[in-house]
Amino acid sequence: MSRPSADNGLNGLRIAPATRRSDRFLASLADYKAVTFVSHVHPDPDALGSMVGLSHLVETCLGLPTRITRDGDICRAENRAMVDCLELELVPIEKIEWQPGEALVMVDSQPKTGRHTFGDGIPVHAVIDHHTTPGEVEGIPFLDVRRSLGATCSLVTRYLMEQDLRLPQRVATSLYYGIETELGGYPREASPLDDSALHYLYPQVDKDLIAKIKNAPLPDNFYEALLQALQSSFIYDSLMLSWIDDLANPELASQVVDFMVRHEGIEWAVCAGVHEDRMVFSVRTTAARAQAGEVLRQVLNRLGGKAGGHDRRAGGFLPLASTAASAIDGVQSEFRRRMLKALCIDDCRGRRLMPVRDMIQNINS
Ligand SMILES: [Mn+2]
Repeated sequence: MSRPSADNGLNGLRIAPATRRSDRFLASLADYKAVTFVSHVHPDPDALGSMVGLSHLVETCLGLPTRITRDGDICRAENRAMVDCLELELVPIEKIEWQPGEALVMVDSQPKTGRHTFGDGIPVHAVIDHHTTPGEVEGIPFLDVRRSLGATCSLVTRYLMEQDLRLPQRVATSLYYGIETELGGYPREASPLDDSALHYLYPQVDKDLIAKIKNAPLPDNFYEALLQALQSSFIYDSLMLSWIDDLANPELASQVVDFMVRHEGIEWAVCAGVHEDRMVFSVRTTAARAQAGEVLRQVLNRLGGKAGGHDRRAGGFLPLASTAASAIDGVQSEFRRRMLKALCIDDCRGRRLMPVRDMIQNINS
């Protein structure tokens, strides 16, 4: 797919332009019959937008059929609204029958990070991602992993810009929302390439649809989770730890922690809760030079779990041998001890965010 060399106007010399990544990506797929996109479990807007954008790129430039998949449920209200409003057609990963001549392209994620449910038997053709926590990518024919980028959607937008493609409004809106959600929070985790992608996409975006997605109605279980988190929160110096007994869905932990990290006295927030036979963790930080993904990965790996993420946001899980209250207490105190150590915070007694006396008084009034 390399372009014809350009005439530089000097002595009739023709110098081939450097191969662009989008050219190399498309060339690597040219011999396939179809392309299927996969991402991490409970795909978020960056994962969804990246698959939508790349699917448009492959279908338009190569004329190949594509499929976009969904690994696990999409639970967060805004993410469900994105799928509904933009009419994204997602095939559940367990329903995919892999065909010969089909390329598997993984976005916003890397193999063997514990964030996929499909088997190891299917070879991955390409990985396009921006996570700072690594997976196993050796031997993968096409790799574009840029840790300095705020969003995978920014990288995909760059590919589309390079190929000079006209974007349908739903493609532009998906990519824009994917980038915007990844850059949420302060300080922003953004590079100039993220901002130039936003700038390029903005005129083509359906702004009313974005507003509708951002303000998606929230279910009862969000408020239940928030109440439990508020009632259980302890502050240890710059860290707030909040526990939710039962998470109606695993994404509630990240939804709640986005709010908890806004507390004026802290720089780190962790929200965790039990979902099925796992304890699910979500971390946010506002601290300078923090490496949330790496910190959580190290803490949870030592306890037999998995985690990944970025400098300011991370998520992970621990398998639970038992969900009895005493077993969960044990896991909570072990995690607390290790997390405080990782952040160099004295294992002091924390202070409750909400004094118990006040909570009881509120119920009785
Ligand atoms: Mn991402």
